Amino acid sequence: MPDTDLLPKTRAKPKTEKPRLWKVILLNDDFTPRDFVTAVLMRVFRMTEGEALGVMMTAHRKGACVVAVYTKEIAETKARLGTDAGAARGYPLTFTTEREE
Ligand code: NFA
Repeated sequence: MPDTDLLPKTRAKPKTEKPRLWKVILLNDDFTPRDFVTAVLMRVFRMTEGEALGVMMTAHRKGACVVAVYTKEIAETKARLGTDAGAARGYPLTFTTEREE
């Protein structure tokens, strides 16, 4: 039975890397009103009011809360939009980004 062994004996290394994801993290502060934080989460991160309230209260109680994960540029853009929205009203509201493992 010649030449029946046509399958490769080794598995090709995948050519694509998994895209790295970046977390957007909401930091608590003592000054930004709760309803303002909730409104920013709804507008910038497209959350429902219930989702936004949950994230806001988790940051309020624990000091910080992961809002969502995105590719690097989208995470950085949304973090900046949220932080700038607070700054425009004189609030210290801060969103940071952190690379996922
Ligand atoms: N800690 C703020 C307050 O009591 C609310 C807040 C929550 C601010 C989450 C920033 C992030 N007004």
